[in-house]
Amino acid sequence: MPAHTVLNAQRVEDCIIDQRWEHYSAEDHSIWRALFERQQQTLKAYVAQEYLDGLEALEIGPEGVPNFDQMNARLRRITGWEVVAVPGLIPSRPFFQMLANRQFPAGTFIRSREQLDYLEEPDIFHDVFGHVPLLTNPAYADYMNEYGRIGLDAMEKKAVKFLARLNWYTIEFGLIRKREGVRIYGAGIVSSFGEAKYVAHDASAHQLAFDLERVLRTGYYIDDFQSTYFVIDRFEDLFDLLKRVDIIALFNEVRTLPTHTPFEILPEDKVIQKGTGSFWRNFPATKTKLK
Ligand code: HBI
Ligand code: FE
Repeated sequence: MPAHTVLNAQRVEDCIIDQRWEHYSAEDHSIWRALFERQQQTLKAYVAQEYLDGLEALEIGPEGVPNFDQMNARLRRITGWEVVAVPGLIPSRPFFQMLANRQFPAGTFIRSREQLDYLEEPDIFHDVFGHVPLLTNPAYADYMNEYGRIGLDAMEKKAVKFLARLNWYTIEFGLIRKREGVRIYGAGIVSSFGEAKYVAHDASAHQLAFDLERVLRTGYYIDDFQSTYFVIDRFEDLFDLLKRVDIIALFNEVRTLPTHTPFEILPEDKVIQKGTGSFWRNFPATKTKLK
């Protein structure tokens, strides 16, 4: 079990802690700086402009670990969201409830220098550098809020597995198509040194036009770069889609259908980029469990 998980808290108020910004050490701030400056090099030409606008609007910069109180004073004014400090991964119920309340739970710890390239659970760099800037975009902020509401409903219907796939292929690893080309917006790519370069420069992965049912039926592996990314055209599409479909009915329909691996391309897929597969073709058959 990851070191920072709050095991049994079922209420939002039991998950919230103080950020205690004044307790970050010089080394913590220096690790933030190293992560920020390294990532910015890769991202500047490949990340969605809305993300860069968010960084700027919230004044999230290389100086050091952001202070949630200062960041929230800006964020609340822009979309009514606020970042709330939690020890790390929290149970799904309070997690979804917080998103439904326009509260984003962010871990307060920062990874060690040895973990610069990858760590198992979300630290403050993944949560704040990865997720928070796009919460300044009204359409994306509405989507995250609706995602939280649906999550609470999905828990009642034992359908969190499908919602986790939607989370994975949009909030964590989503791409968006712009006039100048496909751009990154998923926090898992934005905050990952390796995966941002892989998406920007490696032709291994498939890029498919986002389709809700296809995403709900597509499993994923948590411990490697993606072999398929789904591409939206507008952030508004995500929110509009959730409002337009009866997603619980869709969960029930998808439940009866076979799960696709992320390696395949289906006849009905709208292919934006057919991946070469060179990165993932030799994945061992005994990879970790398909989610
Ligand atoms: N807790 N802090 C935190 N951050 C997450 O992204 C998160 C979580 N708990 C549950 C969870 N994500 C997933 O179970 C849902 O996205 C499905
Ligand atoms: Fe995340």
